[in-house]
This record gives sequence, C-alpha cells and structure tokens, in this order.
Amino acid sequence: MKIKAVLLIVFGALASCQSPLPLMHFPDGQAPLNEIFSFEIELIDGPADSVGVDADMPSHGHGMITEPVVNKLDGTHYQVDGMMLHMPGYWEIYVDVMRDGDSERFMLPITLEAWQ
Ligand SMILES: [Cu+2]
Repeated sequence: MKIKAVLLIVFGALASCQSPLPLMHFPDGQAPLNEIFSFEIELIDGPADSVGVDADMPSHGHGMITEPVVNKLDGTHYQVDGMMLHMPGYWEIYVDVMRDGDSERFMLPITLEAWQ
C-alpha cells in the first residue's frame, strides 16, 4: 500500500514538468534504502543524445556517496548503475535529458522509510 502511494506521488510530481515524463523502472518497483541498485529510464517523448542522473537529500545538504553510471541502451532507454540512497528520509532523484545541446531536468521525489 505504501509503495503504491509513493508511486502516485512520483508520477504526479513528474506530470508537472513540461515534457512528457521519463519512466523510471526500479527492480522492485521502488528504490531500496542503503543498497547499490540499478534502474532503467525510458524516454517516452523520443530519443535523447545523453542522460545524466544524480540525487540529493536537500534538507540534509548532501548527495549520494556513489557516482552513478548511465549507459545508453538505445535512444530512449538508459541503464543506470551504481545508485545508492544511503539514508532514510526525503530524496530527490534528478534526470537530466540532453538533446541538441539543451538539457532538461526532471525531478523524482522519493521518501525512504527507516529500517523497522
Ligand atoms: Cu541525509
């Protein structure tokens, strides 16, 4: 139930961006806490030249302790490896889509629950 609520928030936030939303496919439907993980980005508004990914905890003033690597699968699909959200709390994942020298940033808000 909690996962569904988070996903609805995610898609609602992305819907406010100007371009159609990139889809983010997480292995278990959600980003894990304090584990290195991979996910796939799908651009539904056509191919890009490249895609960059970063993440921050704005309220803590820090980013990730790993540096994700993005590999192009094809123009509209990108594989992201080496992600790790190492703390519980509110994170923002940033996807920068580069086309013809212009960059467009999408933000995915994620709140990770503490270990039970
Ligand atoms: Cu933090």
